[in-house]
Amino acid sequence: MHTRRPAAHVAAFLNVSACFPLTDVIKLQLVEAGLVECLLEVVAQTVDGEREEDVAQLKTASDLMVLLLLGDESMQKLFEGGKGSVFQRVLSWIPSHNHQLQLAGALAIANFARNDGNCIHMVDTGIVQKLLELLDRHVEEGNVTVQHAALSALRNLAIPVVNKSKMLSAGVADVVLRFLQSEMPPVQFKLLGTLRMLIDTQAEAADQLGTNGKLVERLVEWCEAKDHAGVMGESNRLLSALIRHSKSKEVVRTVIQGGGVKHLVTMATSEHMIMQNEALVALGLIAALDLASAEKDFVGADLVSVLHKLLSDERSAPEIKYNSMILTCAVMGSGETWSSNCCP
Ligand SMILES: *[C@@H]1O[C@H](CO)[C@@H](O)[C@H](O)[C@H]1NC(C)=O
Ligand SMILES: CC(=O)N[C@H]1CO[C@H](CO)[C@@H](O)[C@@H]1O
Repeated sequence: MHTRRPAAHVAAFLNVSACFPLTDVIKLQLVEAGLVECLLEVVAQTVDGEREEDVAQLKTASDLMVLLLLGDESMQKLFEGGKGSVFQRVLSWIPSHNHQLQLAGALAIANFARNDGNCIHMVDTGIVQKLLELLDRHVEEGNVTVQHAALSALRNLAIPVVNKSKMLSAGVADVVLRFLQSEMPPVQFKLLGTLRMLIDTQAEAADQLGTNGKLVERLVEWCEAKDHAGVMGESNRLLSALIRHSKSKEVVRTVIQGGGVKHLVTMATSEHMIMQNEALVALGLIAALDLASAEKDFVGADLVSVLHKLLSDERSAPEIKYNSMILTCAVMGSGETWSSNCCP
């Protein structure tokens, strides 16, 4: 399901692509014509320079490098199975002392991480440690653009199932959590996405994060971030994912105590079916695992009328109706013998 992922655009902050509208074909041609070697040469010559034109050239050359990686074919050609000299050079930018190179290096990794094969190779050859060290250097008073780029790279790398546990044991979740207090929505958004990718199918990690009261509290706060739809959506999705992947009563308790139930009820009315479903499954687990504690919040958020709406709306997909029925059943089914028959 997750084989393709969005390219990490420099444009998120710098709006460079507006200046260079390169098509994928042109990107490939530029790569084949050897532009990359020239760019690397410019970088090498200007990296220690302090003159204004050195700084400007370094920025242009490294931004252009990232742009070339936005093309699927040019990216794969430069990756060369992870042995390519370009890939190796870009890797060396990450531990450098130049913020611009760190930024370009992290964005480049995010772009190389657009398919499972590349991600698996990069994780196996130690890229995670390099990114964590980079983030570590940018925790407080750090450069927000670099934070955003490094988190984008980690998020993409965390998508292949085989590498999640490896990234978790490398301590990615702990480092990412150090940015929980960030006030920058782009950083918040990538932080949420990285955690959500990491805990997908990882019950133990979901349990650990889902019982982290500080995290859940922040998620609930972000579920109300109406000015930042992306952060709000990701926050809802992570809240639901913590419950779904842990299936843990402790996590359910933490979410109830943190005031998260009402947000999940609202999420069930999302315009995106995938989010509706994620909400319904999480609410079903809440009802199954701790109905007594959740009851007040279900009533307060008017869950019954949400369910009624989902069940009676002919535009609701069959899957949504089915999960709504299961949830209805779980909410009513306080008698154990009865509910075990009713709720699969
Ligand atoms: C962060 O680093 C980038 C790249 O050097 C630079 O363009 C940007 O101005 C820096 N941002 C801050 C807030 O220092
Ligand atoms: C520990 C872990 O899951 N790492 C894996 C990353 O992916 C490759 C390819 O499947 C495995 O060989 C690693 O063991």
